[in-house]
Amino acid sequence: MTKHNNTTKPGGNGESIRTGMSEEAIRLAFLDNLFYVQGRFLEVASLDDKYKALAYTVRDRLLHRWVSTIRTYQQANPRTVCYLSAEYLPGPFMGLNLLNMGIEEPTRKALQSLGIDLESLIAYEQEPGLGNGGLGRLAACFMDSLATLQIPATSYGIRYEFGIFQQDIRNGEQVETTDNWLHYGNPWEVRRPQISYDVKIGGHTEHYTNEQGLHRVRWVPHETFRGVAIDTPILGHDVNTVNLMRLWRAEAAEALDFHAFNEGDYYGAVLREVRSETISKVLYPNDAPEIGKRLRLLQQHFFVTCSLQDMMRVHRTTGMPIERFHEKFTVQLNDTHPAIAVAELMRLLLDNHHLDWDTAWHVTRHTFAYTNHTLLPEALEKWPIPLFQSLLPRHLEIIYEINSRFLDEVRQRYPFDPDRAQRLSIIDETLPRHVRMAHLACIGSFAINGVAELHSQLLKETVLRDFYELWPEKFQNKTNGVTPRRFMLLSNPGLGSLLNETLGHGWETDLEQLRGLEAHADDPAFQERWRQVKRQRKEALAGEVHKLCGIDITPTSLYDVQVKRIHEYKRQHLNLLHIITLYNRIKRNPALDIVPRTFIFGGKSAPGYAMAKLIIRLINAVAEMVNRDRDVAGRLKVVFLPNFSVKLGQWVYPAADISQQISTAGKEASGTGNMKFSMNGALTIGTLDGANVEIREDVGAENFFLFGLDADAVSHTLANGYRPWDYYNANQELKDVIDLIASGFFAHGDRSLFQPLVDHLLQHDSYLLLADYADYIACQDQVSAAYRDPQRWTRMSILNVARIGKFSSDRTIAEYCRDIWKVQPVPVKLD
Ligand code: NBX
Repeated sequence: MTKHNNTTKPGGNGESIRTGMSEEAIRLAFLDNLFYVQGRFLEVASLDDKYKALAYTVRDRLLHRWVSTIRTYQQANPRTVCYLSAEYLPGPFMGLNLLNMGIEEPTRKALQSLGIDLESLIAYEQEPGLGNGGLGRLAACFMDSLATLQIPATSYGIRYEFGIFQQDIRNGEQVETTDNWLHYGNPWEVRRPQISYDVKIGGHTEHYTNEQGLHRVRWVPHETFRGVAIDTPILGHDVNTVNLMRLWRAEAAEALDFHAFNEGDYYGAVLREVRSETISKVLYPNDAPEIGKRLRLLQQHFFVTCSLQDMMRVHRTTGMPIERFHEKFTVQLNDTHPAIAVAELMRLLLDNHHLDWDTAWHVTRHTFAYTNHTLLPEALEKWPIPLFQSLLPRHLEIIYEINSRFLDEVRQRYPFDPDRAQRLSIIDETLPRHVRMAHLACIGSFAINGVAELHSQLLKETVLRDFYELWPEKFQNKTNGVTPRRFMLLSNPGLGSLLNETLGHGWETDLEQLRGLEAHADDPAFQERWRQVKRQRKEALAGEVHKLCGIDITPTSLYDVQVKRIHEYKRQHLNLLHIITLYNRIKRNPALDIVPRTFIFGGKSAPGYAMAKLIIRLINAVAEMVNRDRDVAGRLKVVFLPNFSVKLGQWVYPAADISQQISTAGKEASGTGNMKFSMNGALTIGTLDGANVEIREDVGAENFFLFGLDADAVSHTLANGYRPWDYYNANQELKDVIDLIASGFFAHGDRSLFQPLVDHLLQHDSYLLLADYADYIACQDQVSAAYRDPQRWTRMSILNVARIGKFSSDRTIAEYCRDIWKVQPVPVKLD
């Protein structure tokens, strides 16, 4: 048996084993946690035991920094950012925490001395899939940058018991199974039973006059639940700042309803508890709103009220009067999912703190800022009035009052334009009546922003145009960014080392320093090392693909990758049209000399989105036919990676040669995968959409493969009676591809399977695949030509990384701090 060391005994050089950073301290702490937390010794410990012992070892060191952070914040009483988001996709914590704390190497050695491989523990971790896609991942990148920039910030959300479903592919189809991420426990979180708040729902309101003759409102709820805080420490890079991600878990107001219990209704009492827990049970897996889903509105209200009550608790400890709430806190609304906060803060200020309307409204309008993430009008959230009324009667009253005062203002501003008030109203009066959450968010916020230049511009011209005309000064752009710590340093260590060697340290937190690479772009020796790094990540991905799909892919082929949620507007099926085009070319001319390619797809479809699911089927059907066809062997391979996640992304982004960002122009708000690829030296083939526009501007048009209609041309084409048939008839290759799909070739002769997809393309094609097809194919041919010239390709790849600095989320967060939040860094010293 391993000799065990006492907890209180310091490590070799006098360090505490709870906080020490040396190899020896870490080794002792690991064994201590294995013994006293897991109740195991090394010889019998499972992988799970070892993973947890290490996680607790890291967590001790996080909590040490967290305590120092809290002390610092209590003393300085700084203005604090609160990020409200229904979704977070932080990815696995172990690797990043080790990296940010700078103890990767001593930890690796400490474990090695015990015969344990650090990578196996890192690989074992299951990530919290508490989000759908870009919006949730953006929130996680922002947490990383806020802590790294030493900004006092808390990220509030929901601790879903089941995150995004696990995607299996069976017979080429997406099959959803539940994600039980908490099954083996979560060592990174700390439950805080003392930090909990009441959440009321349903019932009615009572208006009365108090002893002083003042009008007051009482909300008499039908039910009351509780939200309990569960905290996860978020460490910045190379600093001591630890901010919190505080997620709320729903519980019964009392563990058991003792009254009912005494009446003999034991069963009923337990059931009530079960029902309250359903509020935080599961993430809605749709990256579009679930209109009219009662539980979804409940979730939104639940996490918003807990978060605002928590801010008010903290605010009380500062001794500041409630009228100055907005000076202490600035609250960012991540899309409209938390927009109910506007009405909820008003309710708390009016009904609990008894502020008058004007004072409460002043505080509210100076507290919130709203980020919009979509231009698709059908994706704007709205709630049916009867549902709203039945769950949140007091909020609806407050919304009506906000709206009535607002519309008075609008009518005064535009006396001869009665339609404008209707268009701006929070209430959509077309039957059945709805509450428009984006309008509530715009009216209740002091700043409104889009997530890329083009998106912010289109917001002002289309979905929020009336608001822009009313308050142009509220509108801003904040182009998205991603964290280079997770997406470069951690997932591409070979690139990290090469950059450190070439540029020295510093680029990790000041990404513009990558510009220094430009000087090496044509250096043959440097180019060769650059290619080696890429080659090594391609081999690593090949290993994962083999494990996950049983398919062998060739690292010398061009890896052509599209990973993102499956959506018609993202046009994974346009990618397919290209693959089938190449397939047909080879079938027609078996001797054809083409650049061998491996096409890699990954992404989930909303469970109820039939067309997206059909696209997944078609990807897998094409993969099946292509991969077994000897005529194309060695030249074409198609892979669908099941269950795409942050963790899988860390294998994929560094290995890609080409990144597909091919949405219909004007539809993708920003995209963030585009940035992750480019940061790792992939070249982009893309449309002028979202952040692609700015990426191309920065990396240089000559280092970017552009194709397709721009946003203006898309609107014009659709407005002028677009006829996809004309494109089909005019292009023989396109016709062949569509006909082949329609023939049942990819469905064992079944002509009906993909018919809905073919019909939609030929009759409507709302996302203009056929209009963009020819240009896309020509552009892909240029990609192949460029790839044949390794010097040219490598130069382009290096220049992409050299010029990608702007797309660090550090830059994005610095802009939010400067232009919206008005907050300053508060450095933390370790106690
Ligand atoms: O937000 C995404 C956009 O589509 C991307 O263009 C953008 O880069 C990213 C970050 O700004 N939107 C997104 O991921 N939305 C959702 O996941 C979503 C989830 C639930 C819902 C609506 C949208 N009800």
